[in-house]
Amino acid sequence: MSHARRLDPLVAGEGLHTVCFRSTPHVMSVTTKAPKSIEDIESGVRAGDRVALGRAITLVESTRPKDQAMARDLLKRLMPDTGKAIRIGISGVPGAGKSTLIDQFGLNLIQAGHTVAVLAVDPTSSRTGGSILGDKTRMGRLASESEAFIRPSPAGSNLGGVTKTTRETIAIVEAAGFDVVLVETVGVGQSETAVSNMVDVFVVVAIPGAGDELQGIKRGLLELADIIAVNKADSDNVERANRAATEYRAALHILASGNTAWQPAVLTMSARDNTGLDTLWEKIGECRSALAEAGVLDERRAEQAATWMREIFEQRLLAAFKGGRRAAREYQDIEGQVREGTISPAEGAAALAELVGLEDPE
Ligand SMILES: Nc1nc2c(ncn2[C@@H]2O[C@H](COP(=O)(O)OP(=O)(O)OP(=O)(O)O)[C@@H](O)[C@H]2O)c(=O)[nH]1
Ligand SMILES: [Mg+2]
Repeated sequence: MSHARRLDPLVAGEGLHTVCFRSTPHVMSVTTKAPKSIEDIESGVRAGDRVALGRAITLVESTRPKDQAMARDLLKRLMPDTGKAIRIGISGVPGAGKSTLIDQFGLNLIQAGHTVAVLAVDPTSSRTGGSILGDKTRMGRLASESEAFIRPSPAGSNLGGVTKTTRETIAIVEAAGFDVVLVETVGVGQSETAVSNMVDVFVVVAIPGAGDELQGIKRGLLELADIIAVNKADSDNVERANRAATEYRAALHILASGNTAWQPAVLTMSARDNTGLDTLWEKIGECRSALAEAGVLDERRAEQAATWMREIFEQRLLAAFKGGRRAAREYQDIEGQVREGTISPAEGAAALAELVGLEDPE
């Protein structure tokens, strides 16, 4: 496709991009034996071996303490090789065309010499019975590419668990050499905030509405957006999409984000027809360059690392409580009293804090 050809690797003329956008030809290798030792998994991941990659991600998804310790060890080893990809969040209301976009965008990127990992944050997957990437048919073409790696959202966990796992999976696919990481999430609930906290550039996929152009997009989502891509600008929808884009520009102007390094961009596209996707890639590159030059990218990543640590600590604190046998009994006991109304939730929390020797906040 001619559109794909035009989608060249970003050439922003700065060192960062030379490093970030180099394709890695080793990403496709496959071995037949599942690696067992942490050393094998590490070297397998570095070599881009699919089986090792799967094993590594299974480790970070596991809730078994032994696996978690192994996952920590693995991440420590891989850490020097992480952080090199461009991390892009893709959000938007259900049905906006996120999966269709990722499928086409991913193919374009691969044609331009990139390797693409696609992850999902979908804490509702356990309830609806299917992850947003579970329906692989909408990413069927990308799924069959050897330079692509698609990982559905881990099922059955809360948002905190999914967030931690996704962050760690990003680190692993980066160490495996993927240079573009796309994280899809539905723009409802809290998951979009979680995803914006783990990516460099946050793209909101919008659709032209009937009359009220800003329908179906929350103000909160708008505030997170670095780029708003109005999708389905095709057939008899083009005019409406242009109007929606104008409305979004006006809305963003009013919101006037506190970010001085980058003013959110609005564009129209058709994921179905593969139009406007090269502009999207250009804007993503411009945004990232602008943030990098202003030092905001480093700030974002530093902030994200700090948030990451805090979340892991909070989860471990809770897990330690529920995991230890005596503590678990006490926890259940206190929880029971709260359920019965014998003590208040605040009293219960205070009793738990005392159990782990936490001092009262001043
Ligand atoms: N006309 C038109 N239809 C599109 C376009 N992109 C996606 N669609 C259609 O919109 C519907 C939803 O597309 P998906 O890609 O599954 O949307 P999604 O945002 O991933 O949806 P969820 O994962 O359910 O939140 C499908 O029927 C697509 O064929 C587009 O550019 N133009
Ligand atoms: Mg989808």
